[in-house]
Amino acid sequence: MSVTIYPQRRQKLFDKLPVNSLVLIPSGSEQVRNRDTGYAFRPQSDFYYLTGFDEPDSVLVFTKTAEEQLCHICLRPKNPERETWDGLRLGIDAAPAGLQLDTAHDIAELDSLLLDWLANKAYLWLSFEQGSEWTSRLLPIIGQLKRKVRQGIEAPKGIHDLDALLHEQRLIKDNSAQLGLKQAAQITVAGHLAAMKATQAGRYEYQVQAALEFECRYLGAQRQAFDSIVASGNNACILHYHENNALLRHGNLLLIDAGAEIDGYAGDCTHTFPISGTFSPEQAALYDLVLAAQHAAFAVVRPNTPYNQPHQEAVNIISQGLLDLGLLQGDLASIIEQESYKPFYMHQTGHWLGCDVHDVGAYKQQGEWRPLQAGMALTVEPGVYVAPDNTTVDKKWRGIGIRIEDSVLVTSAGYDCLTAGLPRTRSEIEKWMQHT
Ligand SMILES: [Mn+2]
Repeated sequence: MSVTIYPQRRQKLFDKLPVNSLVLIPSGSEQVRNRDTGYAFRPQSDFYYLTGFDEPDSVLVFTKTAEEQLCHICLRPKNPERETWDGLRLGIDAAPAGLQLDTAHDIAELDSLLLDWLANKAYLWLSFEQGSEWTSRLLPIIGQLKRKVRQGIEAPKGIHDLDALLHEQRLIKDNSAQLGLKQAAQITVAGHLAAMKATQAGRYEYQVQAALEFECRYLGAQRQAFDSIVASGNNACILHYHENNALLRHGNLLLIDAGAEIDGYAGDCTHTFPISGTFSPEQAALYDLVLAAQHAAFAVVRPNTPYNQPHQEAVNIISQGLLDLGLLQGDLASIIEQESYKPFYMHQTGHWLGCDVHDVGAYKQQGEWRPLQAGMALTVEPGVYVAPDNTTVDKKWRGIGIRIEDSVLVTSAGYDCLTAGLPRTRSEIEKWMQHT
């Protein structure tokens, strides 16, 4: 990621702030796993998006007045002993140049600095998603300021949701974000191909997971963007299955939903294929249906399409298909109106994608699904799941779960499929499985 992008992103946020604002954006802290061992630390996406800095216990502060706008960081000071144990720290002296920020301070001084910085600021901005910890810390500081009114100091009059400003900015991907998403998607596809190669009856789901995650890390991903779902047979009907401990069996499908994360951007892709290399007639019928639904959804991805339209297209195709195959009865219009497809298709056809796999940004505006626009990134992921205990359908259909998911970037001409490169038609998949 080019280092010049972070000052540009911060400037863009500054431009949207009213005069006399203070913005507080924490990186988050390490969480204890047990005793002196922590969970792997990943900075909060808002913080990383604006700094590219990945040390815990850092807080980014914007101050904007009529006269000046400044960007400050509070971070951990250098500490040779701790650094011997836990790794190098950037430190206070190197931070302004290293991160292209105006001032840097010891994180231990944050509260007293905030007392200074918040004086005469009318607007205090922070993320309401992570608000309660910070409001309980900030309200006493605001209380101290209020006691200084006779010295002519004004305290903030309101706390405002930063998400409304910053998450709209994150929703439209700048060039660096687009590159990050492309890189994450390419690594993700390579991981899926490695997983296909590693698949054979008699192995366990976790062994396929290991092959996928090995490939992603080998290619530079810092971590997975979310827990990999490697679900064979009936397990594919559990949408967020993550035990990944079942034996792979001949005749079953394997559904893998996984994505790599690199430099703060997430990949997200789902692939479903037969463990032994060939689809049964029922698996084939449902696979073709889901793929047709994905194509119908893709066909409307372009600027000005309402966000929900790809989903509606997928629902139409899936409902008609389930009707044709005899899994649903009645007429199409009432199936859609009464949502009787939902036992087979219970999730949406996608979500925003970015720093977070389920990325930020509003889906509706003034009660209406917002129109897609160039620079937005989303997934297109229809599926069909026939629960193993669904006695309303013939036994031969039960326990089949299929999802096909790609990550796409909306462009002025339509869309770019970022996760292209997997065999997707049945014949492509069967041919591919024979060659490996
Ligand atoms: Mn997804």
